Amino acid sequence: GDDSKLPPKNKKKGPPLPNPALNDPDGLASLIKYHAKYSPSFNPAKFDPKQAYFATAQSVRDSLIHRWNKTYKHFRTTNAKAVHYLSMEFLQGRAMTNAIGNLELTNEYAQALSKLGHDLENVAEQEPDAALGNGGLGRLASCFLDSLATLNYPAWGYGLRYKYGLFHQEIDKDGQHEVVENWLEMGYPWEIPRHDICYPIKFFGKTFETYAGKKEWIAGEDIEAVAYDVPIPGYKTKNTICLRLWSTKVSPKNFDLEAFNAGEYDKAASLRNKAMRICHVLYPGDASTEGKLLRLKQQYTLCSASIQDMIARFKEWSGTKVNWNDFPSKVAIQMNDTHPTLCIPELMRILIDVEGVPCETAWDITCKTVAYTNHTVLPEALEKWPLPILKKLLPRHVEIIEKIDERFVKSLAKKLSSDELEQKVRNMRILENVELPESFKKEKLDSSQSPTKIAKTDVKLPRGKENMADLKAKNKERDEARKAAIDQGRVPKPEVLVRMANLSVIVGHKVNGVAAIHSEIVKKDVFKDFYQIWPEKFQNKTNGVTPRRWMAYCNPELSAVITKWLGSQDWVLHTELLAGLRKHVTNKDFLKEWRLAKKARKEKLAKFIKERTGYVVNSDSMFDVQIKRIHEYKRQLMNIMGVIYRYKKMKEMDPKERAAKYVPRVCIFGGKAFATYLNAKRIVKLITDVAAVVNKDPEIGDLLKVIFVPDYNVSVAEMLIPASDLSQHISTAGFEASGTSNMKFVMNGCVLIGTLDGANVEIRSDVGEENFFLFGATVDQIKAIRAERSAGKFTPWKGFEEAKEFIRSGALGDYDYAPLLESLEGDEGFGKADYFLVGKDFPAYVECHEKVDKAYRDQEKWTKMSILNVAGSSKFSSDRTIHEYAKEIWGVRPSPVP
Ligand code: B1N
Repeated sequence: GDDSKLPPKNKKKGPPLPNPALNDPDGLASLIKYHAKYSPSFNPAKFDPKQAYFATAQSVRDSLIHRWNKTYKHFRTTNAKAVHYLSMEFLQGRAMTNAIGNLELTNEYAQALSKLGHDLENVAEQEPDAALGNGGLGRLASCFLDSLATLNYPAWGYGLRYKYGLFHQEIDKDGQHEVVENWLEMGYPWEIPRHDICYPIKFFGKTFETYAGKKEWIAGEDIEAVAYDVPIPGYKTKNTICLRLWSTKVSPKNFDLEAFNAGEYDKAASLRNKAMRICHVLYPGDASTEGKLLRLKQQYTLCSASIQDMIARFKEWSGTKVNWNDFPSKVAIQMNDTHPTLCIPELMRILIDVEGVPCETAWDITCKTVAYTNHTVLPEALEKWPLPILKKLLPRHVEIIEKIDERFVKSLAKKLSSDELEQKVRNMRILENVELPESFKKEKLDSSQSPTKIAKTDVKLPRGKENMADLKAKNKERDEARKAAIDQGRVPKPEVLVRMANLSVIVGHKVNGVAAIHSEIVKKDVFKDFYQIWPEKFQNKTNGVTPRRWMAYCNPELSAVITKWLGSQDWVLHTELLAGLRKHVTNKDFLKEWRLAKKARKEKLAKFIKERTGYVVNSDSMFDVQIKRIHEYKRQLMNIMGVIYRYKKMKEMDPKERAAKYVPRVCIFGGKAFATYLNAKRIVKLITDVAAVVNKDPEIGDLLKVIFVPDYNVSVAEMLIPASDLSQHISTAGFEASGTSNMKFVMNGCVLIGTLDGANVEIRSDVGEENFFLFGATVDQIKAIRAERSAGKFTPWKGFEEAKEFIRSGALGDYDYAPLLESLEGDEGFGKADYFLVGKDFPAYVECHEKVDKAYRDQEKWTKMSILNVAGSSKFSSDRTIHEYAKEIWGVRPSPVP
């Protein structure tokens, strides 16, 4: 050990007592020293940045636990209704800067660490990201927790504690490689293992009737879920809420001691391994049956443990008289997409079979308690589970789901007119590919005499009446032919599927989309039939992001300028104050300070890029950034083809012309491709290949650089977003439900180029059309464009063909891009025919980038655009989103700790 690095000794007083009330720099320094010395898991002889991080984290943790205990004592005393946010993903990122900031101790900790010979920023960078999520959906859950705590709502987050989070991405000459991300390797100081909070989780087995709808489920496998609590501190409040992550373990009674004593160690450990496997990795591939079972086990573990926890608390907090009808006035459950849908049959099962609540009451309670957020309209992402698999794993739950399905089918007969009934029942019921029940057919006859009126939206028919009749006859004929083929065994019987989204819509009391345009698509398209019978269920809740992490902490430079010109820091809690920046937009000093703040972040990023990629970029260039999961609908391919086109044009020009037309740009990409998504991986490879060619071209120099930042995650986003001038949100219209990085960029004074998709639509209208670079086909145009293509009527622009030709030519090396290019070609076919309309939007995209170049040349004008983006960003704070959920869906009210 290097003794000179040891924290200064405290000779007279002996070890200082850890007192979380000591908030001055000296007190904090002594706390950190205490933990460096007395907390286990690292060598006390050293005090390097890593250890300084662990010791500092331990000291912050003390304060968090203190507040967290006070918060739940308070919640318990007031026993107010609480929301329970269930999510298979929480993308927390790093915790330290956020925790210290929310405790308002940033300066104190910086001084304390400096007394100990360390730099807070450097120490904070030692923390690995907690990456228990894939992308936007998981990060949204984390932003929501920050807002829930900050706004003093009684709330819990529930998730799984995956041993390995999202994979670490390595980039080499062959493209992306996935490496496990062992975020727990050094221990995670922000969690509190709760061995006292542990629930049994059952799988498989059989059910037995006891009496009147009540069943006993004897499981074939049982494990235990144990809680790990992560305190979530609010900003400028004592309220500190809890993210409860479940880990799985074998129940002690299942350890095969007999086998162990007989020396059969593998056999003895097999149940233990089986149990542990459930929490091993985030979202394992689900192509195989085994994979499906594992994913289902994960989902069920989250649901069962969380529901048992809520019920235990409800009973405990109810005291001696438990009135189950009060449950929905104490508990709100929000399902983050359909992944936690099993909480519906689990709540019903426990109420009916364990607590003896009558079926109808249990149904009523469940409906009033759960609500569902939809995050995607991509058909492949709408979860459907094969009934046999689900039945095998959760026999009792399937019985309940079948009951709900049956009950729903019956209710439809009363709601719909007879001629549309059959098709609608098929579309809307939970089970797909099952025969309509006999009882239903009778109901259908009854109801055809007196159909109840339905919502007006249904009456508009696309064709004439005669054509409709024609079409119906044809459909009927086709259905009969199909049935005969199946009956005769010529065609395999289609697998019965459980549609989780339908279950969620049927039971949930509210269904919401995540941006205005998306919620419209949800109503008019994805769940159209449901919207007709239950228009009141459907809502919009435009996403938001926390201004603490995504402005105050990741961009202290710009935040300081904002605070100075607004005269206070209140904007961090009240983002509507940001509009006050508008009145300074003509002030030269303000513009200068703004530019300097942006420049400071760009220099930091340039350094970071050098470290991570080896490439040198000039921080005076425009930084043009696209960071998100790699997906064909997000069109990173269009972006890199635009870069290729630009490069080709530059090469055709003489230096003078080149410099007159283009401003120096650094085109930055980041994002992970799902391990088995080949086209996404090809896109990553393409970007790095283009980078290799362009970046070493001396003729081009600083005019164009291409960077792929490896291993994109929350921390990398915190580095990139504040340093961006332009960011790209260029999905095919109608595909990106919302997007949330678009909001983060706007809040950091970055101008957007994008399509009318997701939250872009609302961002554009709030920051002003003139401060947003818009291009591309709109949702309404897309159907017609596809039809045109299939009819062979589309001739791509020659610039698009040139870019394709460049990729094909071998100029980028010998990698086989044919399969990727094929996706852009042909008139019809799955994965072909340019489904995401890259070719269609390309000319408009290129032209729009030319406008960007022109605008960037006028730095004063650009700075104004940047400021007006921040000034118009107030709506995109997750505080606004959470207030809306609280009021319009959950029925919860703020309850600040006194
Ligand atoms: O959810 C985000 C949105 O901002 C994005 O537009 C949307 O793409 C994203 C299956 C998903 N939708 N669906 C998922 C994640 C994991 C999984 O296993 C689907 N993620 C989104 C927040 O609303």
